[in-house]
Amino acid sequence: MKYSLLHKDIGSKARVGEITTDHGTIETPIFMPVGTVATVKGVHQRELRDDIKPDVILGNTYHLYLRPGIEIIEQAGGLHKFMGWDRNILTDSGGYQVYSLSGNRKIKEEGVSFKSHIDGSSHFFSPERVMEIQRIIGADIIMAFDECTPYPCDYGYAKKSMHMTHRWLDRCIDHLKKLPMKYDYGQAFFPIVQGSTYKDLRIQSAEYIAEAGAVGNAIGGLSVGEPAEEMYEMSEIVCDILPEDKPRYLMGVGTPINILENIALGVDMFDCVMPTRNARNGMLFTAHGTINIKNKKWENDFSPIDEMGITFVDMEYSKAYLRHLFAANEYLGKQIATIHNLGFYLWLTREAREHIIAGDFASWKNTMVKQMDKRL
Ligand code: PRF
Repeated sequence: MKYSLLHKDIGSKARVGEITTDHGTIETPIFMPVGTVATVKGVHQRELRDDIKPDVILGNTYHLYLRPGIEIIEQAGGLHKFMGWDRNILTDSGGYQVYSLSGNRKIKEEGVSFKSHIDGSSHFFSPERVMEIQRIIGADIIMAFDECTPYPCDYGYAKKSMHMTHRWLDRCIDHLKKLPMKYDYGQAFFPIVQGSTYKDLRIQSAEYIAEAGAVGNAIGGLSVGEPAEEMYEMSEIVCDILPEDKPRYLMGVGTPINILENIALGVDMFDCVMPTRNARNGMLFTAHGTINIKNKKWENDFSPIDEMGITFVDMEYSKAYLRHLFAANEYLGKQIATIHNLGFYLWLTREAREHIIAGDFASWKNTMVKQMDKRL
C-alpha cells in the first residue's frame, strides 16, 4: 500500500491524498460504506460499483468469522471473490463488535472469550487469532485487535485498557510477520489509537501508535456517546501527533456534519452504519438537511427525492412514491433510500476533496454544516 499526500488546505488541517493498493486507488477524504456480512445491505454490487462508486468498502471480522465462517471464505478464494467485489475492502478486527454484540464476553490479557450473538456458541479472539482470520478473509486493509472503551469510562479503566490495546498491538505485529500471505495481493495493517476522552491518554496512545510505523493509522473509541465537541477535541489531539505522511482513519464516524468537522481536523477515512441503517428506517440525508420520508407531509409531494440527482434514484422516484413504499413496507423503499444515502455520503467526501483543492474548504464546510443541521 502506498499513500501520497497531494494537497493541504490553507484554512484548516484538511488534506487530500491517494492510497494505492493492489485493488486500486482510494482518493481521500473517503467515506467507506459498511458491508458487515459481505453485503452492503440492500445494494447490489453492480449498483455499488456503477452508481455509488466507493473506492473501498468495509467487512467485519467478527461477523464473517461467525457466518459464513472463514473456511467458506477461504474455499471461495477470499472475500473479494466470495462477494463479487474487485475493488478495495477493509476489515475491522472485531475489537468493537465483540463488545457491542456478543453476550457474556470476558476480556483478559490473553484475549476475549465471547458468545455468538447468533447461536450463543462460545469463541475466543486473541490478537494472533484475529490476524490469522483477517489473512484468510483477505481484505486489502486489516485492523489491529483493540478494546473500544465505553462512554463514560473511568480514568483507571481507560488507562489499563489503553495499555492492553498497546500490548495487543505488539502481538498483532509480531504475529503478522510470521504469517505468510494467503493471496496474490498485499494487505496493509493499521493500528488503532484508544484512550477514551482523556487528553493525556490520547496523547500517550497516539505517540505509541505513531511509533509503530504502520502504513496507516486509525482512531478508535470515539463516537460512542460522548458529546461531539469532546470527539472533535480528541480527534484533533490525535491527528496532530499521528504522522502526516500516513492516512488517518476515524472509526465508526458519523453524521455528515461529524465527517466534515473531522476532515477539517486532518482525518482522511470514515465508515459508519448511519447512511445504510437510517435509510432502512426512512431517514434520508441531503445537502439541505434530513428527511423522515415516513412523515405524512410527503404523502402528495411528487417532487424528486433529491433535486441534486447524485444517484439515479434521486430523480427517478418522487418523495410521495418512496413514502408509499415505506408505508407498505416494501423492500424497494429500503433499497432506494440506501442508494440515495450512500450516494450522498460519497458525494460529500468527494466534494470536500474538490473544495480542499480549490482552497475554499473551510467556508464551504461552515455553510454545509449549517444547512445539513436542518430537519426538512
Ligand atoms: N475499534 C474498532 N472498531 C471500531 C471502533 C473501535 O474503537 C469504533 C469506535 N467508534 C467503531 N468501530 N476495532
